[in-house]
Amino acid sequence: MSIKNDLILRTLRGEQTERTPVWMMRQAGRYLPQYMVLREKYGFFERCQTPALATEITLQPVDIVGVDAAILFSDILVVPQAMGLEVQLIESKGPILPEPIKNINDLQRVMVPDVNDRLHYVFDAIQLIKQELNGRVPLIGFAGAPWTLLCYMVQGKGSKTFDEAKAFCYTQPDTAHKLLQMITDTTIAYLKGQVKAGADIIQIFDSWGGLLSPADFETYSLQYIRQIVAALKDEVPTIIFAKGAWFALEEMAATGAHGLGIDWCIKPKLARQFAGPDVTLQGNFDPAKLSAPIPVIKQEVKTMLEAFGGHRHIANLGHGILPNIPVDHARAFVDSVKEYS
Ligand code: 1CP
Repeated sequence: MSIKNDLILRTLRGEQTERTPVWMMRQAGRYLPQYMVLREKYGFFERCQTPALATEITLQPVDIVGVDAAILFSDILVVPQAMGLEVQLIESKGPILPEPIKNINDLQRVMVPDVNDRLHYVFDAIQLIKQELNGRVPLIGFAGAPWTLLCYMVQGKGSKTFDEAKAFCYTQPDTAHKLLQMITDTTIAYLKGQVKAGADIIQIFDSWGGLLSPADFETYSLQYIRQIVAALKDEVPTIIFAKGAWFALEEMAATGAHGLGIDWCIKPKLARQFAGPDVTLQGNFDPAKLSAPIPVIKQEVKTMLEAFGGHRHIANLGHGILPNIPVDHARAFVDSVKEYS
């Protein structure tokens, strides 16, 4: 089926478009009252595993805020879950993995699963979402980068520093690399399944890539991301979002990814210098700035669009939208991009 609004696809291919496309990371979530209604009624993984619910949540921001792409409602932690680890989502605390990986013996508790068996519900959801979208906008599928998934699989919960995950890598590097390779192999099969089910674009979230030094980012993150991009890039446009890892933009561009996400801590001009001319940049509005009054949001969007120069740019936030953002502020962000560009 052809896609009516294919702005993002054309921008990722490097084509000049009539305006800058826009979507928001974590756009399907807690700032939407319609999401909160479903959150009251169903558990987190129930929402992920029930295709009709995942579809309804995925479509909400397309209908309510008018973004140029849908992103699958799921979570990066469904992969560790499919590999055999228990993952709980405590509604106010975030994810908890009660039995994290601490040493080589613990690797016996994880496997590279048959994704068609363990993650078929995601593929079912994608098929239903594509049907319901009916070609309105492209659908973004996603997975966590191996390093970011290792962070949760070893630390067992969210963290600002992921010090235990780092200590695991620096004291038991061989075990860390075995685990990273298992995650990579699972992720490649998983993302190929998403593409086969109908995902039009794939984004890799390396939310904690910026916690590593440039050398360690290459060792523990990028070499695995590179394998994933190599396995996918001829089938589907791919975007790498490695938060805080601006120092590796040149190397990330060299993977052949079509797009690179950047956060608000780097100037678009500098990011372009590092990344080179042949990749699309995505970002980089400070998500907290959506709390500002609407006229300020409009002005700052204009400044952002000018800084990116109107070519090979997908407007987005520099990280996920925060739960306390009023819906009309999110809509103002999207509308301003559409107006100014
Ligand atoms: O309703 C709730 O209370 C659960 C909150 C929630 C939601 C809405 C979680 C738990 N996950 C999600 C959905 C989700 N997660 C999406 C949906 C599609 C979208 O609209 O974007 C996506 C893409 C993710 C990806 C994800 N999960 C990331 C990468 C992106 C990022 O924000 O950095 C990470 C790090 C996670 C882990 C996770 N899952 C949930 C939470 C609260 C967290 C973060 C925990 C932490 O701070 O460490």
